[in-house]
Amino acid sequence: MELATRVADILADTPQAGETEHVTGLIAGLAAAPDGLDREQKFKVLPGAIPIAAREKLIQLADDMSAVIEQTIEDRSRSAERIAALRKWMETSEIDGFIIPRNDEHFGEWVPARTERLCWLTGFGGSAGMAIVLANRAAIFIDGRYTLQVRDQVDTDLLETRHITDEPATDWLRDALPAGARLGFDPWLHTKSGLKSMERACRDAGGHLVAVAENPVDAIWSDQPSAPLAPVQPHDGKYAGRSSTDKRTELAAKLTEDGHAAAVISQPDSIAWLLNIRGADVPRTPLPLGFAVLHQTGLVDLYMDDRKILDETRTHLGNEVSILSPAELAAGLAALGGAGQKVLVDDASSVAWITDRLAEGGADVVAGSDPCSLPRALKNDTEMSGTRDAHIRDGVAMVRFLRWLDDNAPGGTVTESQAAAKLQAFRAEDALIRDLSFDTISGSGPNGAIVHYRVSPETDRTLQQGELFLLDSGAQYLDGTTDITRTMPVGTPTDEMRDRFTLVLKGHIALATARFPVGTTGTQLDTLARAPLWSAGLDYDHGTGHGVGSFLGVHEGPHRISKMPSKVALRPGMIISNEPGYYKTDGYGIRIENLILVRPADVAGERETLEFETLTVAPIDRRLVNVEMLRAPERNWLNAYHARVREILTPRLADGADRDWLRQATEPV
Ligand SMILES: [Mn+2]
Repeated sequence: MELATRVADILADTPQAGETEHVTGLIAGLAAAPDGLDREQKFKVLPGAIPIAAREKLIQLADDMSAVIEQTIEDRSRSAERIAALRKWMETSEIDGFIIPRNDEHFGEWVPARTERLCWLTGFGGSAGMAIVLANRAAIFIDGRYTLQVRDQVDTDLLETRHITDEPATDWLRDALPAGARLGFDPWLHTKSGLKSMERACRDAGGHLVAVAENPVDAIWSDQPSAPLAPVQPHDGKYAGRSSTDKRTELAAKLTEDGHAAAVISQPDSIAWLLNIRGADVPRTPLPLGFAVLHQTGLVDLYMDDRKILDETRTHLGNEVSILSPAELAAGLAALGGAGQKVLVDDASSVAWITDRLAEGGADVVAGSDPCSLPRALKNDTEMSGTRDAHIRDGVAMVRFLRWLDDNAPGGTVTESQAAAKLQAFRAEDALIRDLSFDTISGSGPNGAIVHYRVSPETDRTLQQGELFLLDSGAQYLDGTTDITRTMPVGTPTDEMRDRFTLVLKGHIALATARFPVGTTGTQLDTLARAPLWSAGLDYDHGTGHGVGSFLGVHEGPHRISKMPSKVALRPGMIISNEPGYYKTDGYGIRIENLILVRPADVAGERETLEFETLTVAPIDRRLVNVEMLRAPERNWLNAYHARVREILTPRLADGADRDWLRQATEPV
């Protein structure tokens, strides 16, 4: 039965019987939005006057649809049929190939069901990647995290699998694209700079890169989900700490100073920060999907489906923010160019479609960086105290979990997925939690060595004696975002495990206690976390730290601590992770992750100096520490950290057994 018919049936005897079309649209949008931890929040967009019984039925309808959406996207048995349909479309449209990136038009880490085009077409469910389908050949390009996963998920008879940096798409195109061929791309899904190398490769092959007016995957995807319609809510001043007016005034002054008439904001986390609003359109990050234009006057045009904007949010946005339909974006961008004005776009997140509309309108497009990115990273006093509180409550959940783990894991009855669920249950008791901040990495034994491991029914295993258990997890609380990794032994660890763990701990402490002059970047500090491993001939293949938002993205720029060059200096108020690790393939994984906050250091010297405050409050497993390898200051740091953890958390633990467990877990070494 059609959705509209079902909704009409449910609403038939209610005062909302005349609103079938509106409610049908809402149910389709809610079915296509993820579930957070609080179901009441998700369904706030439904008209409040709908009688309870009808409301329950509508929610059930959305839930049933969600399950179907998930199944159809991940239905790998249909890749051949879907790719064949795409080829047929290409033939009719006189296009010889098409590029399918994983990203959507906002370039975020998460995409809603509607834009899971790569997964729907190929079966590949990773968070980054791209496919190119030609008439007779097709390939999927993935990074090192996904070389194993891609073979499980993708039919390699249909798609060649290639490493995205070692065997780039441009090389493949030079070889595979026939002379004279027209390779199509969707201008909503690529940046101008991203297209340049593709254009060159097509030219080298004697072909052309051409923009298509309609995405062919959307054209053949007959049951493509709606755009998500999760409620857009005000982010209360008691958590945001600064009014939107204040933020807009500051940014508007900067635009004026730089001679920019306006800036186009494509990143939903920037829009959320600027307007003090939060949504839930994608999993694990409270983003309201949409676009915005910030004018040098401080006024904002917000292009967002107004069905998801709650009345209270409308009031909160006030009359300096105009809510416009996404369909009006083209006209809005064209109008900006009217007087040949300078318009700032972020070259890393603004799609070609936007740049083209601006240029067509006559604007002088300036490629720069998102003006919200740096101010968003510099947390104000309210955000800093909020995140401290959130970390304390998160620490309480961690201690309750770790004690439960100690009680149960040695018996051989705990699986990776059960451990993740147990920790989630402890966290979910907090009134301010809205979601996890990412899918929990719960890896025992050899699974711990897979850096981006996600437990699934096929890989789930029981924690066993003599193994290590790595748990990387976090939550989205209204007052802050958390991200913590702890590594625990089950039974007795080997000397090698303790040796490696202690090397990782030494690196962690070196970064936690670092002092550095103003102007220092994360790249310069990265070595501190690796040096103890390096001296033992070891290393880890991931960054040391990523920026973290305030009830926003758990991965947030512009700063980071990594081997990759970064020009962004660390500044007071930035939150970043400190997460060195060590991974023994097929053996075990170790990572120790705390979040740290940059602050001024009180040090008598000549240069203005910065240091870190550790935000995370949870014990680091003493059973894995080889005390003989620690220098006195390292040992002092660990003991002082544990004394602080004990002092802060003990009064917040209701159960005496948890307090006893914490006392022994924080004994000095
Ligand atoms: Mn992290």
